[in-house]
Amino acid sequence: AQNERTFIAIKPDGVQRGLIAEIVSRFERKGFKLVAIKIMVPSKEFAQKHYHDLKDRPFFNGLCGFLSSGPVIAMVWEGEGVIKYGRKLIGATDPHKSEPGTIRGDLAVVVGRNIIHGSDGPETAKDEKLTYGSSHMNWLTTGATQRNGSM
Ligand code: YYY
Ligand code: MG
Repeated sequence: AQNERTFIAIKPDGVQRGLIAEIVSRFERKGFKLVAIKIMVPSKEFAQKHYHDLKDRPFFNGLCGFLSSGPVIAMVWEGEGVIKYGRKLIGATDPHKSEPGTIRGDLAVVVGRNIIHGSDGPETAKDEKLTYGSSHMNWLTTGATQRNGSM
């Protein structure tokens, strides 16, 4: 569907390295539409909620500490096939394995600092939009400012 939506976040390393415009630009140039964006610093609890599926992995604590270490750019992107194709633009989880031409392939080196998050399916896309949408700040949308996860 043309109004398919996914949740994308630029992680603290991507923000800190000055890669916001580069990353946003790749999604824009592809033809996807930015429908909501905000900047926020996730708390440790928020990060644990975001990555709850990984709670038994050895890197879970470090991962959550990292996500909550600074500002992230939370975004909702829209377009035909955007969930799956967004993952394609992002590239494989481990930047050693991401293809050149992908965001991680071009801009990152190690898995613990892979600069961007993208929902991996319709369920997580919906979940994550709601989780981030309901945190303290409002989304800025291309239409009007909306409250609390109404995107
Ligand atoms: O969806 P994606 O970000 O590509 O990977 P996930 O398997 O969902 O893992 C989330 C996050 O965890 C990943 O972006 C980096 C981190 N991580 C890690 O630090 N070490 C691993 N071996 C696997 C994942
Ligand atoms: Mg994932």
